[in-house]
Amino acid sequence: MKRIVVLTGAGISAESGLGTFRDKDGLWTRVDLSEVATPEGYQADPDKVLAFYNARRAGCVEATHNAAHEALARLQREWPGQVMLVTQNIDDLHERGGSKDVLHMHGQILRALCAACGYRWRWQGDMSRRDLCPGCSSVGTVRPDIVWFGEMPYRMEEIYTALAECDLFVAIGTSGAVYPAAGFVGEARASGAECLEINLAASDTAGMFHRQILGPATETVPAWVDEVLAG
Ligand code: BJW
Repeated sequence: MKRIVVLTGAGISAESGLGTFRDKDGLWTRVDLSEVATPEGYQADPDKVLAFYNARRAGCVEATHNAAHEALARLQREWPGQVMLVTQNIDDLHERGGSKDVLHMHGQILRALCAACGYRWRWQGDMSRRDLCPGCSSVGTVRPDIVWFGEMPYRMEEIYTALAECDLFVAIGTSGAVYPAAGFVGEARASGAECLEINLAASDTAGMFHRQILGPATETVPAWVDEVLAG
């Protein structure tokens, strides 16, 4: 087995203290996603959206990566074939856990995007409507570099190519509720890949996987990586 595609979701960062979206007490049970995670919500009330992500950014900076992030970094270093690590997470805990090439399909909280010219750059600290775009000098157009509902996730061609060519697809800590990521297991399976789900509980797309490992990511992911590297 040579080529592995790993997709991660909020569950891998849950034990780092970053909340999930759809679990009991998840973010979307407390906040109306149409107000904070859509371009329309941002247009209607940019200050509210920027404040929401300023708080999320601060939470992310305070969080620490966990054993599951570290285990995937080890897999990337030690597996003799290819490992593509795709995350839906906007935090940087994979990088802090030691991963080098992380494909952030839903963007990154530590980056900014100019809504006027599309320029993207690294961002730390709070964001406000007084901030200036270094690309086009517009003021009031800076937003978090995050893919909201109705927007196209990043690097989709690259991901679909990898899914068509992989031997093993692994989804970790994601509910399978949000497309296009929820459709990746179908793509990989149709191309003949073995499909494994690692989750606290069976996801919405559980029936599409050949195998499941259930339990907290900090235990299940390191154990699975040990198993894969042992051959
Ligand atoms: C543990 C654990 C532990 C807990 N250990 N596990 C109708 C049908 C089909 C599609 C659509 C439709 N209507 C609209 C759409 C498209 C839409 C969509 O999918 N909507 C659904 C709600 C139906 N998708 C989009 O709009 C996407 N773009 C798109 O499709 O572009 C094409 C297009 C463009 C233009 C026009 C037309 C088409 C964009 C999606 C963007 C998602 N953005 C968010 C917010 C990002 C910023 C932010 O963080 O605020 O991304 S939403 C949110 O959900 C976030 C996540 O990345 C994403 C996925 O969530 P995730 O990671 O799965 O988390 P949870 O909470 O759902 O699950 C956690 C899991 O962890 C659970 O399973 C737990 O069991 C587990 N867990 N603790 C292991 N310790």
